[in-house]
Amino acid sequence: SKKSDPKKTAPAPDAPEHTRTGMSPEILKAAFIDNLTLAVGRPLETAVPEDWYQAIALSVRDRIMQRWVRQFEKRNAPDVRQVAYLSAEFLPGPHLGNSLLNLGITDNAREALAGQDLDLYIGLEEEPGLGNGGLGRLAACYLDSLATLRYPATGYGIRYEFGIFDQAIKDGWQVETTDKWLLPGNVWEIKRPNFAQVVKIGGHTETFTDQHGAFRVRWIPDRVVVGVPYDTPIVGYLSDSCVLLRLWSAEAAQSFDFADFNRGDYYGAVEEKVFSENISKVLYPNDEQLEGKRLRLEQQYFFVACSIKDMIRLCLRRGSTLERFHEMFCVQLNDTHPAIAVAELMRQLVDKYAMPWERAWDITRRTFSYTNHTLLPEALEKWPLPLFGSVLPRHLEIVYEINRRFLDEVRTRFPGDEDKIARLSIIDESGEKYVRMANLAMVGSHTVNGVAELHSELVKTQLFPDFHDLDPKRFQNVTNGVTPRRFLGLSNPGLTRLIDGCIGDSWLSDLDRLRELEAFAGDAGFQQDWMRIKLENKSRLARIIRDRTGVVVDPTSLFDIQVKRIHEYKRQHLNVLHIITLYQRLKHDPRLQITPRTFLFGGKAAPGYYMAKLIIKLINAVADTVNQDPAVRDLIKVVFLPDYNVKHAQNIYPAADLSEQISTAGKEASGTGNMKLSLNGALTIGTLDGANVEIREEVGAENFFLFGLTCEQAARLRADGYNPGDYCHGDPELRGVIELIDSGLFSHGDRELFRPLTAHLLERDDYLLMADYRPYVNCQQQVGHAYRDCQHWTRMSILNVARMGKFSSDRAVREYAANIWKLKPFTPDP
Ligand code: B1N
Repeated sequence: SKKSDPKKTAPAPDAPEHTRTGMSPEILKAAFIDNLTLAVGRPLETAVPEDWYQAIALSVRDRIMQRWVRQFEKRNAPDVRQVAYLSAEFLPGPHLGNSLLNLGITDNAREALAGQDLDLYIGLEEEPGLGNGGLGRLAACYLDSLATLRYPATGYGIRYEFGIFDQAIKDGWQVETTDKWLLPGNVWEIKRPNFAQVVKIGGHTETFTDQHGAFRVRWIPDRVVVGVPYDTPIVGYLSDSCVLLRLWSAEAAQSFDFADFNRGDYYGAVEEKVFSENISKVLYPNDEQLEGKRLRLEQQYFFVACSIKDMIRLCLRRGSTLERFHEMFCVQLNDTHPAIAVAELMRQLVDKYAMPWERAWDITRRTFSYTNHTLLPEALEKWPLPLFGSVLPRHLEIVYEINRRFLDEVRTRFPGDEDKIARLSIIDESGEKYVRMANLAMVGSHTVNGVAELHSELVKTQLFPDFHDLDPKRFQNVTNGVTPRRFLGLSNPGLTRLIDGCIGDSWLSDLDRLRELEAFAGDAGFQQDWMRIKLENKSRLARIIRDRTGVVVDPTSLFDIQVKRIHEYKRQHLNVLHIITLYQRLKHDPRLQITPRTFLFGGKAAPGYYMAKLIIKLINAVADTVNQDPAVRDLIKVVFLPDYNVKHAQNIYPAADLSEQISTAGKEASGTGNMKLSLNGALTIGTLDGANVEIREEVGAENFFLFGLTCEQAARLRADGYNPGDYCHGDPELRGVIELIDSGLFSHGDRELFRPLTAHLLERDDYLLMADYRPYVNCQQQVGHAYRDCQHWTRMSILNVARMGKFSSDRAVREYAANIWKLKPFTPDP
């Protein structure tokens, strides 16, 4: 295919191909064998697939490194401003397949391997699961786009030794095991001990007068740890540009002259080492009660302190003064997890570099911008004040000073409004005292943005109305986007080739060009090809489902897919209520004709989130009952695919007919799975929540299955006194479904197992399932009906893809660069 033509990235045809880094099949072949021998240390004859994977990956890394090194001068030119994307999570997915695609050498690598199975090798890679879900994956998509669009950028984060846990299903329940992604080694990263940073923790502060007679503060810690960076360069798509993912790993301070080391307490020193290394040991799951988790606060501070110091180092090395820090770096805070950076930069400038407070504050405010990713009150970070003060004594003083000055300003604008002051304050003093990280991020940033139009409105009106009163200009929206390279080019090669053949191959870096497909939406031949590819993708997934779960599904049935973290607000259990509804109908009327469907679920529940785990059990219980029951005549199959992650997602998206985006309106900030599924030709059944609103706007209301309460209606319903029991009692079919669950049919006669779930739905129903049930089930009926009209469905599917241009992460990154970061891309080499 043209896309993989190496001429696009390789030197001019007449230039001799570099023997170490050339891209032709011949040179690639030599490189593979070279690395197999010299780096992996295996003779060809005895090499196993793992060895080949390593050799290929190293050869690819060589080629990325060369781009990285070539770009070095440009990156470090004195007038280049770069973005630092600070994120506690990055979820890049396996690197090899994507890097081959981005370098444009997939076909050449296949040719170089002459008959060996490249896909087998690609499939061997352990993915770095250094994130929970959407937020971490978004960070990875943005790195892909930053590299592709040639922006100078670094992603800073934590090199967790254990990423998100691996999920197995035992007896229908989720079982967690540790993710040992580093066990086979990681060829993509390079350790940089020479750029290590020392980080202080705990202790107390002291004041002193410096040699100029100025009043200063110093922080005497009771512990220090060393942060060692591991660098993974990320190459752009068919571009000579790279960005860096720099992840910090905690190590013990070797030569730090703390008491134990001097006393010759060898075992004490080893204990200290173990203690230090704990900091980057494990990723915390979201939806977990994090309040009071000292280690989590230490993690946040650890990676932020290392990253800020790294930027200061780079700034000074480039011959600049810290007066110009904000001209060299703009720092994006990916939610509040890195918000302590605001206080840390102040500490560095004021305490270490003796800058006057006002000057330092001006630089700090010009440096940071903050993205909010959630409105859920339980997800808004706040740290108990005593804990905060004991981990970060100096930062607490700085936060107080930031707050004092900020609230003085507020008082002059809103004299006498002490309630407003209390709401705006960085310190929550309504009961037990807390540091509110969102308020710190707000006060310390020049811009705050939400991640979808609706969400950004709610950030203004619901979350930060007082900040909005104060300074409405600070609020922006940047609707999320996803990289079409990984989520279409790499995961759906069949569709990619079809689109290439139809509109050429430039759309992967210019996604708006997909619109040219609209002209083919009604073309019978094109529709045939489109359906054939979808069927192939579904057959492939059906094989994976059979191999991984033993369940046999029919590839011609409607693949109805909900894959995402398990959470009550995402309402996987609403989906289950629909499945049971169909089941009940079939039991009542054995001859009923319905559209055959395969319901597929995937997703992890936070280990401490009981309801979410019970939802997983319910899905599996319903699957067991339904899949076995001959009365269902294979019309319904229910599958829970364990251990949903980026790699599995890449197999699932291309096979989806229907995308379930059914969160309670106002709860899902954006969603990004919704975009990836639609980009692969799935139609959406969804509420007016998050980015669904914009997806529907783009693809057209007639190509989207809308149901349910709007966010305003949901708010009104709650305000008027919501009684979920009324809905249940007024709808015999719904009542039947709830009774069926309570009857023990899905739990071997145990009538209590799912009671916490059903009782919650009847008594509280925080996420309004009872209110949305009937509209949802009716909408699903329209879906089933529409699917029977194959041509019309295919037309809608094509139009969905054709109109997804907006949701490319390239568009999102350009918006950040233009409106928030004021960043220019590198000019290409001549
Ligand atoms: O961020 C995604 C959005 O598309 C999703 O709608 C949103 O739910 C997700 C605490 C989070 N918000 N907040 C988190 C992650 C980890 C953690 O420890 C909160 N994730 C989101 C990208 O914008």
